[in-house]
Amino acid sequence: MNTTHSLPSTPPSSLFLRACLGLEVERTPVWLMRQAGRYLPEYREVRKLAGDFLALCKTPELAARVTLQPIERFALDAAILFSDILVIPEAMGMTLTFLEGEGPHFPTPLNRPAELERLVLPDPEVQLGYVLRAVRTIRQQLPAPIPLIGFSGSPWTLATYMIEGGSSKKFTRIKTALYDDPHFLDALLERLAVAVTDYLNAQIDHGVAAVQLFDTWGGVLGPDEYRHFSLEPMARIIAGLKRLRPDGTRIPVILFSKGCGGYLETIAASGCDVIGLDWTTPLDQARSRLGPAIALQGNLDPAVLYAQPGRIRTEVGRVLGTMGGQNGHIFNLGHGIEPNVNPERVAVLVQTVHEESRRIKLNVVA
Ligand code: 1CP
Repeated sequence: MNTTHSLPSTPPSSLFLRACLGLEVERTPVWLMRQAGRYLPEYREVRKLAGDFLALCKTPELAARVTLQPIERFALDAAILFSDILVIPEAMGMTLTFLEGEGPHFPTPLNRPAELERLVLPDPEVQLGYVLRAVRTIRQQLPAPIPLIGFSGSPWTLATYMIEGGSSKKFTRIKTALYDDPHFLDALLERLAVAVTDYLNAQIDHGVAAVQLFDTWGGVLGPDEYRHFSLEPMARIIAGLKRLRPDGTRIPVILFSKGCGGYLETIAASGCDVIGLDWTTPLDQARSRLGPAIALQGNLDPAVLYAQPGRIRTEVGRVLGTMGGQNGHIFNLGHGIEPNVNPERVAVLVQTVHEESRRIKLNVVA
């Protein structure tokens, strides 16, 4: 798909992987960010069993079980590893807690260059061995035709949590560092880029079929800062990934920078195969700016899932309509499913993607 790489010698049969590479598909594949999680009662049960969220991530059998739950319920075309982006900073030596109802918390955030010494470069097989065991367990239990997506946070997004100490609205501490002490931030981002490259390569070694970089907070940066502090570390990661297995199988890379519709041309130069879009950039606009050489993923507003089934069908049809049956599209939300969504509405979404995209494809061919 990406022009800098040769075409796969073994074209995949999975619709999801085919769409990532821009190959012909008979309907649009669909998976959903945060498809495993609190909106599913069966997830809440397993989480209770685990005790807390981090324990769930660190128990491969339970992480595998919740990864498979949305696949058992809905006709999704890919599974995503159940874990969290913040396991990397924890593996680097930072204490991480998830406070009930308050999200992630680092009680001792980073604030000085000297503190970088505190961060170890993790050996994924050691400090993150539980994630790799989860990948293997999922791969054994997942129906063979369904690909497993691995993931990591982007260095910039991970750094926001490490420096702010948790979720942030204003990003005061990291932006102060960005303007007053850019060398500190560069050094941190470089360390994270190496850690993420090793981590994703280990996930690939253990059986994931594609990887996604979650750059949830790229959109808080201006264009020059986005390019330097968010995109460049991601491009270095992408350049270091094992993207071709010895048997010729390609491992597509999806890059999702939320709030970055203004930066699509920059993102396309990162070397990724697929760009994830939030709901503020219409897919057809992205397509005409980028051309056909890169696949697109998205981009239904997750809040549509609060609406009645009829409205969900209309909105799904609108998103599919903007692509007009072209190849190189993976249906997804523009961000993760919210915890208070009714799972029956998710079923409506998935079923509509199947029916409507097949119908559009047939009309295009006819
Ligand atoms: O209470 C609970 O059960 C924990 C809620 C929860 C869940 C289900 C958290 C805490 N993380 C997750 C799983 C998770 N996180 C997945 C699983 C796979 C799937 O998609 O099904 C993934 C891919 C993530 C990635 C993640 N974690 C991101 C990037 C994507 C995004 O949503 O923007 C971010 C920013 C995080 C940090 C994080 N972890 C958990 C929460 C509530 C947050 C967000 C905090 C914030 O908004 O700042």
